[in-house]
Amino acid sequence: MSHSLQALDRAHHLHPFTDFKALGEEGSRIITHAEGVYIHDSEGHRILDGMAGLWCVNLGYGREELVAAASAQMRELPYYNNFFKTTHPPAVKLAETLCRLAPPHVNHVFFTGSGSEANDTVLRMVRRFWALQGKPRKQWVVARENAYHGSTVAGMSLGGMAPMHAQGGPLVPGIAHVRQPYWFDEGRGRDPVAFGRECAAAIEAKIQELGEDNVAAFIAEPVQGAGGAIIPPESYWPAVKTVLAKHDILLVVDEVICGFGRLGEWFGSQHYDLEPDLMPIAKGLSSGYLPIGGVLVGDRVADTLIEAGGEFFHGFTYSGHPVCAAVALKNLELMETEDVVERVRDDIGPYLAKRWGELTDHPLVGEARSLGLIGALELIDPACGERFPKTWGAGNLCRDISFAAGLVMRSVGDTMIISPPLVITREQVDELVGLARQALDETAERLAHQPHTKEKSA
Ligand code: PXG
Repeated sequence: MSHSLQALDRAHHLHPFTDFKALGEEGSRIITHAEGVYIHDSEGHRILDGMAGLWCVNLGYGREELVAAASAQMRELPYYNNFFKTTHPPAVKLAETLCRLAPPHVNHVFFTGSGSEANDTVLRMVRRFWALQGKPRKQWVVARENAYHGSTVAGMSLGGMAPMHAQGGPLVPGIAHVRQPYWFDEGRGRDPVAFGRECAAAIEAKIQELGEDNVAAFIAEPVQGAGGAIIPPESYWPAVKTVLAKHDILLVVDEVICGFGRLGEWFGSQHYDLEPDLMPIAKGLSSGYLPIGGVLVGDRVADTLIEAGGEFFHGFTYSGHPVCAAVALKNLELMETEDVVERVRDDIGPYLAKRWGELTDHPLVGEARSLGLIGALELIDPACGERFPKTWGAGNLCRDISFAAGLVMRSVGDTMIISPPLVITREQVDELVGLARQALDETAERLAHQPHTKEKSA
């Protein structure tokens, strides 16, 4: 089966974020089924999914309750929209549940089909908000370098991924980027508290450069996900809050990865004690079983949009899709009844922190960090304590070795990241850490025994 499917894949399928030519030569890995925290490929391998798919399968694979919720809703009402003064029970109930779980000042939601659409919605909403406030010049959005906010034109313009910008220009105008609070790569050797404050000060400097009257919002992930599981210094978010309040700039907290328990609270904003005006969500909302996203809207923005009247010309065919909404609702219900979020905060998150932290003693590891169930390892050359030359591809090598050993661990440059299903057990955390250590050992060995590679890129 593998070969014929691989041939068809090569012939017809263009994969996301993929070098089409290289994949065509190599052939893709075919994932056939999954249960709990394990995925299986067509060659018969069982692999621990340390990434929960793409940061989304929070309840793990094979939850029959979610399957049943989808099939029941498909029979009842497979599709209807929320345009033109109509709605349906799953969308209404999901909206109510989300607003109950969100911080108290958040009482509305706008549904989308994905996180990228959520961020497109954010951009349109903040600009409309300020126009309705009589400040139509407040249009600029300040975002961060190395942030990820999606792959649509607005999403990638808000994001700060240099390779995406290089391929995607011209970008959406009116978006400016500031430095990220990435202590390991940009502040190592310095006091993290001072570094965090300095990164917040960069936001204020940008607001002053653009003119406070021209800036609508600041957007950021609580912990940067795709950028490398970057946990900001504790001083960062309090300082950012102060800057935004001082200049009356809306705060948009992108909860697409950090929402729904990943950091041990329902939303990352709650971990950092933030009061966002807008919170884009997706991924863990349905544990990835069906595509659904949205924007949670705080009272300040929602009240303005509602009270002003006039149509908001924005929405998607699948905004609040009934089957996706029914699955998301059941997903949230299961998370509540099984105390998934509390378990991440009080038990499995701290346990992961302890076990993952032990990897610091590995010669290849410059830093092992985690928060809730998101974690990263910074790979360094033991010979000098600095990064390996980029051309060595140490991170990708470690990722491939890890996959072959039975663990999905991602690489972002030479940062190894994990974001396992929230239902992972202590024994499975032990297995994950054991496999990560095995991958590190083998990576170290391979890099040490390739002196020709060293010479080539020295
Ligand atoms: N915001 C954040 C913070 C994300 O992580 C999006 C928005 C966009 O969501 P959609 O549903 O449109 O994909 C994301 C998505 C990776 C990777 O390689 C990360 C994402 C998507 C695909 C790959 O880490 N994050």
